[in-house]
Amino acid sequence: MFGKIEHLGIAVRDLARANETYTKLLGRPPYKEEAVTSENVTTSFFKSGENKIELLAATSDDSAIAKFIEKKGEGIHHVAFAVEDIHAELERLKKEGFQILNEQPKKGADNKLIAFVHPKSSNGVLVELCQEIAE
Ligand code: CMX
Repeated sequence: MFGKIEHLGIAVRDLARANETYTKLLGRPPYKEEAVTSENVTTSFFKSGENKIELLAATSDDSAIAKFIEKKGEGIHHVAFAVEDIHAELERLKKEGFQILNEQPKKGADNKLIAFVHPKSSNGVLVELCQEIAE
């Protein structure tokens, strides 16, 4: 089952400068910075109440974030939903006709298993599924 919105992902050109901006905006610094080498990104995470914002910057030109910024500029890149059973949800979405971007979920930032639905399947929004990895 889909649960809460786990976080919003925002594509930025320069993570350090965006961290300064979002620290001023939200009134607190990021609680975590993490490189995700498999995705060629560096990330930082902010809390706003119970909600999370992830800033993502590309670490290489072939990163999804670099391509996104080149086409669309900086801005909201994805909406991530918490799921309890990512494999079951991917099967369900496939049967519903969504284009899934990962045959198998992979390890993403913030100790999560992640997988994506192509934005063309979901009205122009890149959807991420996130399952907490048990400690
Ligand atoms: N939101 C909305 N639309 C997007 C998009 C996004 N994030 N990224 C690309 N698009 C649009 C493009 O603008 C383009 O639209 P037009 O055809 O109208 O020009 C279309 O999708 C392109 O699709 P494509 O040719 O299939 O592929 P791209 O090479 O542009 O890659 C995508 C797009 C979504 C398949 C790729 O970015 C991907 O696999 N994303 C999942 C992984 C990812 O985003 N990783 C980074 C975050 C990791 C993390 O959260 O830790």
